[in-house]
Amino acid sequence: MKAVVATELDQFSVENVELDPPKVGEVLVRMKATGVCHSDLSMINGTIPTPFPTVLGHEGAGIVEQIGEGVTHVEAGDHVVLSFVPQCGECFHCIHDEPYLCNVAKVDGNLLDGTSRARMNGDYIAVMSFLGNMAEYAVVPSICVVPIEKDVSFQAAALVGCGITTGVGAAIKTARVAPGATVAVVGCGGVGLSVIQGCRIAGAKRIIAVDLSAEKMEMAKSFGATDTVTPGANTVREIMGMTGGIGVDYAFEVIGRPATIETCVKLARRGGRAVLVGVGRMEERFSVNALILPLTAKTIQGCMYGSVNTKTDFRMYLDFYRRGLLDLDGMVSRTYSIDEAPQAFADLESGNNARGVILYP
Ligand code: COD
Ligand code: ZN
Repeated sequence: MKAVVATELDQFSVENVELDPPKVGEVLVRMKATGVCHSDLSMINGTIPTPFPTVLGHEGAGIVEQIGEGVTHVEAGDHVVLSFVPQCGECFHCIHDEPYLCNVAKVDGNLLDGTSRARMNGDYIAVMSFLGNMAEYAVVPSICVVPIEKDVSFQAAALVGCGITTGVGAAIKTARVAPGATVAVVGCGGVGLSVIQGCRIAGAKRIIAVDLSAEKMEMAKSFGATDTVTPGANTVREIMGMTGGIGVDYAFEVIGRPATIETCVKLARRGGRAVLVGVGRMEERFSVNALILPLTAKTIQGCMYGSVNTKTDFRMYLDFYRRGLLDLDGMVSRTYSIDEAPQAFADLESGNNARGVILYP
């Protein structure tokens, strides 16, 4: 089968990869749609460390082709969305209502038993986040597979696997944005635009979008931003001015850069919150002076996967979509064949897309 593989640092290509059949507790999924997320690029360029080669892909939807022994919650023919975090239901975090932190297995490029089902040129290779679903097929842990109803398109469903769940969840689940709140969203890519949609759904009164790209800010308005600010030396002063010198209730950082994290900490009002969604490089640091947090009672909060419970939330987001609360169709700027993956990544890097999605026949 064809798969998009990060072959070495800064290199990726469409390769021929073979898959072993699913083992106990695993599922073979025929992919129908895979979203191209900035985190895929972060694997290629080393921001998120990975062994090479790695089959990319962590946002997608498809059809169950075959189930391994012991799998009972899905069967062949079911439509499913993949989760890049397994949810075991039994570990400390799962039983304490934090399933997005499930620590059933190490993220080391293998499946839950510490081995891979993907082979290239005869050697087993890694897969991204237990999935590696930027490929025609994927063998994945059954606890990463969530069945959905068959009435939604695969390209809409795919986005629920990462961008929508991370972004909308950051607003409504992690931060629990209150009705009437004022928010800033710094970074309006696929995930940031989803944060904007989440803030709109939560009833935020003012949503200030900040992005280097004018096109992205136009998109931000179409998804619910009420104001846009071009980032520069005066971003903080400008937004302070817009909020009567108070700052915002919630400032979301959706890029993963120290400078924009520091901006978000400054933008949060006294008693407000900076919510960090973007992941930077391990060696990078951001700085906050030692005086400011206690005296202003600000909170810096990390957001992992939009605080998702995949078993309930994937279907909740698709329900929001059916009811017209959540725009998934507008999020897909362009679709590609798997052979066009290099173009999809070029468009991601140049900021052309809200989301690019690879479709399979
Ligand atoms: N100021 C303002 N905007 C900027 C700046 C800047 N200095 N630099 C970049 N931007 C804008 C770009 O113009 C672009 O619009 C946007 O930031 C980034 O968008 P995308 O489409 O490239 O990225 P996304 O939205 O797909 O992903 C962003 C994340 C921050 C979520 C991602 O990179 C990340 O950190 N992922 C790991 C965190 C995580 O939980 N991920 C869940 C799986 S992705
Ligand atoms: Zn992602």
